[in-house]
Amino acid sequence: MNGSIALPDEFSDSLKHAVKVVNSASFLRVVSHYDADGLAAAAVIVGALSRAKKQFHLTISKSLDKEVLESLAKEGNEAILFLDMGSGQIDGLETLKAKVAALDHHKPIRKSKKIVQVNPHFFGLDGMTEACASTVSFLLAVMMDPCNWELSPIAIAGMIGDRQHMGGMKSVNQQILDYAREKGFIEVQRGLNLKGTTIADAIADSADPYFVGLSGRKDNVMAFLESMRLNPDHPMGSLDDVHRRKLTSMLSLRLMGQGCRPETVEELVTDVHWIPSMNITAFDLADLLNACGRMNYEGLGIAMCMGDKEALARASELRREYNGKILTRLTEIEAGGVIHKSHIQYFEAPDPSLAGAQCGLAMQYILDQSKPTLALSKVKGSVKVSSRGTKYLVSKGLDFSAALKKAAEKFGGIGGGHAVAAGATIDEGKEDEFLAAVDEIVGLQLR
Ligand SMILES: [Mn+2]
Repeated sequence: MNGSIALPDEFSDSLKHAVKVVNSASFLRVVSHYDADGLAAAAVIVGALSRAKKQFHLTISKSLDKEVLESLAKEGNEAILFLDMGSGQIDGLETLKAKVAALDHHKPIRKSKKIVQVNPHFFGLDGMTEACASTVSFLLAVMMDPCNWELSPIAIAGMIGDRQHMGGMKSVNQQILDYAREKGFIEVQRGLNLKGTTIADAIADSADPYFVGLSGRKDNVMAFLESMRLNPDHPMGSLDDVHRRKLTSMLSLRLMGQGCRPETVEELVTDVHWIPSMNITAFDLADLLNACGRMNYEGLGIAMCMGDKEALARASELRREYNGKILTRLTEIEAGGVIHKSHIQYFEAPDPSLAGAQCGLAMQYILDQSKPTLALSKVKGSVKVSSRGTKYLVSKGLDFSAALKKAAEKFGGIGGGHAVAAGATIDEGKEDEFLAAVDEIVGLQLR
């Protein structure tokens, strides 16, 4: 592959099989996930298919459930690509008549003779930290045509969207980043991990990182900056070294003071991946994609990745709106809106589309670091459960995927995902028993 990426043989072989699936049809059905990684993966594949002059029909989905599979079966497609999903629904995929490739990084259930599964887990790689759906989709794209290296910034945004850059890019992701830099598709420099035009806005609008007492509270931010003799209206992009260091150390102290894990504090100053072709950072692009997905404007996210300037401006507005919604609930959680059990903590998230994000941010920045966090949303007679731990808790034995699966199945629901973040759906009314079961399982895991 341009001699630039070294992959385990089996990995390359499965990519070759996926290329065959693509080449077997002139029309491709593509289904991807609605988060930043899924949207970036979809944008990469759309770019590659367009270059290859293939027709396609893309659907972005929140989950790959029975309904989605049934409607796909009815379409009578020749070839289908699943991105950022599929490995957990291998039985369902096998019922489809089409040639199917699943480019996924979620824990696979089993291998399949019928389905091409390109999943890092099969090749000795960690799908949580070393390769995501954007990574795998990008590898397919450059195997189809090395010109697709120009799509590398989108793939890198996807990696960042799935937080695979935490503690530095690793493995295949690192190789992609290195070569993208060499080719000038990405420039890397150190900087503050904040978005926004002025210092005051960057802090007040920041949900990630969430600054307790400052995020969502512009007045407090003004007072905080004035106490440090920093001009609140100073443009973020042109902070000189002295001021950047001053601001960095004050904000780091705050994060430490609110009990964040050291790796979270370290993330405040980070490698900033600049995308010259889009005049934006990869972190920013990931964040915009995330907002597009959560606000049900997936097409806008894809258009933005394809270089549409208007889409980029519209996505920025969406993000402001989305961040406002996230911050409102987070400030409430900060003010005590969380319930503790022995080993877990949980809160209600009225808007299910924001629950996962709020759960992750609350876990990382606001709540008790020793207790994995769940967020519950009521949707039409059922309860959607989101959950987030930390890498530290996972290293101590937390496996939310197993815990939610076991607890949900006990009460007729379904659950699964990653060790650090998983989801479940249960019937309304079963919450208390479900939470008690999760509390018990997590307690045993962390013992
Ligand atoms: Mn993903």
